[in-house]
Amino acid sequence: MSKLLKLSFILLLVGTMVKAQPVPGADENIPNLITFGANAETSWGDANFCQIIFFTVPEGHNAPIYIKVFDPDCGGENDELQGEWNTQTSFSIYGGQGSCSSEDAKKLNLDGNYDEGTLLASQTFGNDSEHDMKWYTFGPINPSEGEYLPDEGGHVFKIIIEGVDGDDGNMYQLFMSTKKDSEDEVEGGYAFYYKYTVRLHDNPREISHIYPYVNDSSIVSIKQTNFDWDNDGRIIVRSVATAYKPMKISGDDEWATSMYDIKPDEYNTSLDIQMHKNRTGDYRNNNVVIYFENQYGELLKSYSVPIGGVPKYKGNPGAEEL
Ligand SMILES: [Ca+2]
Ligand SMILES: [Ca+2]
Ligand SMILES: [Ca+2]
Ligand SMILES: [Ca+2]
Repeated sequence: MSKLLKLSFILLLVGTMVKAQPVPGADENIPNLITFGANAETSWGDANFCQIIFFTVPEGHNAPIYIKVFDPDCGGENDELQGEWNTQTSFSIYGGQGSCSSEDAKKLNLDGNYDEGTLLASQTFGNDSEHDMKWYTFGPINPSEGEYLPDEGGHVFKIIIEGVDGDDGNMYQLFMSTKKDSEDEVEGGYAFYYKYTVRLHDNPREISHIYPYVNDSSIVSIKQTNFDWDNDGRIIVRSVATAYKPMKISGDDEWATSMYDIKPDEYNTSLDIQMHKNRTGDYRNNNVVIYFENQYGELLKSYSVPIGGVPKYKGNPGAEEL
């Protein structure tokens, strides 16, 4: 990125990311992240039983932060039972050199040194009723323990969630907070990820969203990949330049990919990837995986709050298929 672009990117982040730290984010309208135990069937919707989420603390914020997990246990409410509860899930926080800039951490999970960096804290949860439907708090963490990445505008932390044992689905949410005992956002902080494994809504009228950011004018096309969509509804692209473009969805326990050509107006904007439920079907407990790559095979970052706000289509809706 040029210096000017970098600066405008950081200003956009600071200007728009006031409510940026719940994951999933409010604009995403996704009920929960989900990670299954390592012995689960992939047909239940998790391809590799690992999730990686990044949090950035903006430069200038020097007070300690806390990383919070809602419902870290796998049992009781808010989790997916298979047989008996027997799942162990680890939540690990990494900082320091290489933790977030490592190429392996930006690839599909569990290859190579995806856990590079300094392990700052880790906790494993099972069927623990004391953590059911409650927040667990990591910290205090000094922002300087994150990896300093000027392109991100501050220090970045990596959270790795792994289903180490068992076969149930652990659903949870994450939050970066300034306070131990409440959820109070770090002003200008934000969360991003390269791949998302999530639980969709049961309500067929809900629409969920993911906001990959087109950061580079050399990107001519993106490839979306999704797993175990169970043919539930539609995935469409909406953006400043596109009113409606459907993407291919997968069936049970299978992968699907499709391409989308990037238009010049979409550089330095977020895409709105909309996930519409099947309006007439009854698709419950649908867990899915989704990610996006540019034409070089590099994963695109998606932000839990879209950079620049939710993109609004600027053309005449009649001019494109709607
Ligand atoms: Ca089980
Ligand atoms: Ca629970
Ligand atoms: Ca849980
Ligand atoms: Ca599924």
